[in-house]
Amino acid sequence: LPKKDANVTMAHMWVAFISLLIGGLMGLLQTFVRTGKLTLPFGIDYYQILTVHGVILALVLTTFFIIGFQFALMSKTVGMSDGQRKWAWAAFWTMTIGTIATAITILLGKASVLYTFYAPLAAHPVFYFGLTFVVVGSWIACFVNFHQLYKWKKANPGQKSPLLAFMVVINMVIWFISTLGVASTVLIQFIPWSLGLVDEINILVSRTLFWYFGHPLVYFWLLPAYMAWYGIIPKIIGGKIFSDGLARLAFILFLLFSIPVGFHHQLLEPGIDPFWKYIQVVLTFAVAIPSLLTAFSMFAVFESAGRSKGYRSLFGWFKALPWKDVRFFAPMIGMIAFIPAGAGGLINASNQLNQVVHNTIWVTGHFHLTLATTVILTFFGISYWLIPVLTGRKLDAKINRFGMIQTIVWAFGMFIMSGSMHIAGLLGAPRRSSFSDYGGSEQATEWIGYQYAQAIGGSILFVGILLMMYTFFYMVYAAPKGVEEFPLAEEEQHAPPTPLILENWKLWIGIAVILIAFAYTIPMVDIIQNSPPGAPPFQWPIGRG
Ligand code: HAS
Repeated sequence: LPKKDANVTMAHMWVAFISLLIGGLMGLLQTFVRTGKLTLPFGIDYYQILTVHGVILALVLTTFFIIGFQFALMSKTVGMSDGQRKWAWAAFWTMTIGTIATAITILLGKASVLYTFYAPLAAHPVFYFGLTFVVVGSWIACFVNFHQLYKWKKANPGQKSPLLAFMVVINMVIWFISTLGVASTVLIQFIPWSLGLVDEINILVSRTLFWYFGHPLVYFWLLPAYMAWYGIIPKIIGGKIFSDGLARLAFILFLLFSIPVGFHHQLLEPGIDPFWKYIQVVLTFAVAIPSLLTAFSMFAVFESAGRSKGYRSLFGWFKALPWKDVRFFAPMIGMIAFIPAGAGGLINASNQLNQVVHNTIWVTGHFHLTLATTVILTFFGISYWLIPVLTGRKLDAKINRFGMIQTIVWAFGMFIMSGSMHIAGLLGAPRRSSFSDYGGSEQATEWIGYQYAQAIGGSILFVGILLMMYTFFYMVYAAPKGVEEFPLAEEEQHAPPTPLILENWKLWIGIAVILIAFAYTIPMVDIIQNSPPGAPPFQWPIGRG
């Protein structure tokens, strides 16, 4: 990777890893508070550290890692011009300024509103301005990526674009369309409200706009992991991409189905017509299909790589996998975790079952398996080769050993923590609450053992974070100098040609917009028209007379 491009990605990695340390520490504290054995010192509030934890890990770490990684993929596959690099830096600094502003308000205790910042919880206006900067910065990154692919297409007319560049652009299109929702609620509702220009806010509108963004957000996290699974892992295991066309189809299905599904986070909210909830639940089941295609594809890659090495028996290919190579091992544990994690997602999405699990700590267990295991272990797996590539060092035996231990520690800690969250959730334990025995309630006493298990799991995970941080610093400053491979996989030679229709951007973005309009227009009009008296949807820019 050219040095100047490497620096862009590396800046993003710094923010991501510092976030990991701070956010992880907050997570550890939370699990202790929930046991009832720890009271936070200096009057620090539980919701303050919960907000730091959620914002800094779910929003800051992910966004910086993803945008940095995607810049590296684009630079490697389609190149980055000087002008594009300047804009990439502009994106980075805009996001960083926004992050700092937001972080300050949370640390001062002026924005303990959790990462979903649901109204009527109110934060200091700077919190919302900070978020706006982060989103605007990420939009600059979107347009840099779009321009990179556009320039490449112009220079290579009629050719299919490199797979990873195609995937990055899909992810950024999803991001751009979905952030329009969160930007609207922040700009039209939260900022005027927090500045005191209006004195009321329509909560259902704000939550609906939030989840219009909030669900595609989880695929914005997942798709970079899939990029590594489809486009990098085959190379690491000595195989080939099973089907370029299938990989692109999966990503297109994400573009189509990841947005019009936000209601599955609002199944228990009154004020939304059940018919439209039903439609969005059907679409939610549709968005599981590209993940099932991915599972199929990965098994096919593993099997064909094993068979090409001469393993003949039914499951012989399993032995052919490079189990001792951390670049494979960490993402592979992530993939295995995604089997129960995805099943949990389908449980959440089923209307009747959602009544049981919604707002319980089961949901927290769900996203610690999906995001904090599947996605994060894949990100760690990427870091072990990407950071040496960026810093001009080698992935040596020490990094590999530490990485393997880190992965095992992480998987073990998460198994305990997330497992007990799932069980406690089924026993009714609420999410997002500090310790309470609910007036000595018998049911609450059932949860206590699981809260301890969460603290044990959380402590093991924190050891995992310290190991990762040590390895990060080692990769940046101490690993032997040299040229590390950027593992880009190639396609199977006899693979059928990729249909060109898969690159018809107008068609796919057009269908995505139609689906969004179908799933949201009528319910949104309905929500606004039937708003309770005194809560008109948008009083902006004029306050109530
Ligand atoms: Fe989710 C809540 C439904 C996936 C994250 N989700 C959340 C929240 C987060 C989150 C953060 O319908 C909480 C939000 C909040 O704060 O309130 N989720 C789903 C569904 C899926 C899903 C249907 N979620 C994710 C992913 C996330 C994520 C991915 C982050 C990255 N989720 C929900 C619902 C709620 C929810 C409801 C609201 C709950 C409530 O009431 O509040 C699907 O995308 C899952 C599909 C996945 C699969 C698995 C495919 C398996 C693969 C692995 C193959 C393995 C191999 C290895 C090849 C069908 C691809 C094999 C090797 C061997 C050795 C065996």
